[in-house]
Amino acid sequence: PAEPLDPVRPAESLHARAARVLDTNWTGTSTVPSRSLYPHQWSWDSAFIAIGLRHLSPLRAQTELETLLGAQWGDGRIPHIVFNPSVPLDAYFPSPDFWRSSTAGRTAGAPRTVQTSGIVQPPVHALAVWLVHSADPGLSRSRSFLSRMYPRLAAWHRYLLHRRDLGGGGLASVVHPWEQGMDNAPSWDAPLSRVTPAPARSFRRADLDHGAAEDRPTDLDYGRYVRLAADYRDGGYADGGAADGGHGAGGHGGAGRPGSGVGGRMGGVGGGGGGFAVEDPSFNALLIASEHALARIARELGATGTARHARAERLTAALVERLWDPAQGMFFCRDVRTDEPIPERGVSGLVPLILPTLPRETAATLVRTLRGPHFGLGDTTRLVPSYDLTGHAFDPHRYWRGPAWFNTNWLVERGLRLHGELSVAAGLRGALLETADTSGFAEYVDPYTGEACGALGFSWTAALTLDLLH
Ligand code: 9YW
Repeated sequence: PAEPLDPVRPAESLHARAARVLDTNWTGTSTVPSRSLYPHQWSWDSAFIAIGLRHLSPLRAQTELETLLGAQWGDGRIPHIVFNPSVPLDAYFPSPDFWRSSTAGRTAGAPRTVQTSGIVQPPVHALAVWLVHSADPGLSRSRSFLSRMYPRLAAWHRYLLHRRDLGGGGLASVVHPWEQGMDNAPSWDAPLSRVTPAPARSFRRADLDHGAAEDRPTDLDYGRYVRLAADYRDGGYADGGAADGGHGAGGHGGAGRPGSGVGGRMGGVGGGGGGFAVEDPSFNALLIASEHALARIARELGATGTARHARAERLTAALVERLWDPAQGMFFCRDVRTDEPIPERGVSGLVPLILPTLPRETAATLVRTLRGPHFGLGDTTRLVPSYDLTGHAFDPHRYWRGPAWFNTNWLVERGLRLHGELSVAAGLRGALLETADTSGFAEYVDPYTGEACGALGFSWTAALTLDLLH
């Protein structure tokens, strides 16, 4: 009702409705992904949200990222959730009393004044900071936005590239499916099967108060998510990467996790047991894209940025070397525990299309895979599904096991344009705008019908709609 009328657009245009979603979800310092389902601040959501918000209010977009980066830990990690203290504890699970960041995360440098989770999410932040700066460089300079963000982003990348290099091949590993952002993707099934689930009665799923059970991860998935997160917490959120003494050996800078770690259930390669450590193509591609963005930021601040661009190129080579499967024409996750690829076709394996220095043949092959029977783009689907249409685990409604999501589609659209696939990109852009509109800015949609699933009025859907409109 308080919506001011925009004279150049008809009332309730797509633009106006997207803006209204973001206004409704704005708390004053950040934006919740969804008022009902996700009432706190989420890390990669905020990056995507800021990318859209910059077209409405560059100041709000800067504030969104400043709030998130203000909750960074001393070891450089950016937590996947920053909790809003005014939201009741039982509104979302796992809540602050589960993560206990300010006590369990003390050695890893968790902030004292704000409660956060202890895991991370994909590093889209430097890319977002750069795009937000570019929307209004004058405002950005007057607020020293880049010079305040740069050291935090540099520490974040350092954390991922050192403490999280659990496979020893230069790429970052995720130690929990929530870290990669595609919670119940079939790629996690094999590595998760080694994790003993926490008993169902030991926690209460608040998500089922708001979402249909058949659209959400299962109870068994949740039991395993809880076990992995609790073990990581009980180990003081220490990692097994080089900076923690290398390969699960504990050692300096860690949280004093002795020897091979608590029950060896989490991260480090040398930790033994059934822990979860995976190199994921999308997570690493976003890190590389962000490293290129960080090079541009460094340049804007007076440095050359050359070393960062060179590092991004080396990382691109490592990504191709470790995760590219030429026979299948896409990237696969790598299970660091078994040192084997995980042969599930997920949208994560297409996201590296956003990389500017991907070999030309690799990019062309990815586009063919995107348009082929497994993803069907422009043929059986108009949006990229999250998982192989022909796969054994495909389910058009269950979260990351088939539905199309707006953030991954936005990334693919960008990648298509970057590699000169303009007409495929234009078709995808048109389908995204139409589906955002007809689905009420849904969290995700049935990839065949566009039918809304999950929450409506979802922030990154609205934000990326705004970005595509500009
Ligand atoms: C959860 C907030 C988050 C996203 C993730 C998505 C979901 C949280 O929601 O995870 O409780 O399951 O999978 O990517 O950041 O939108």
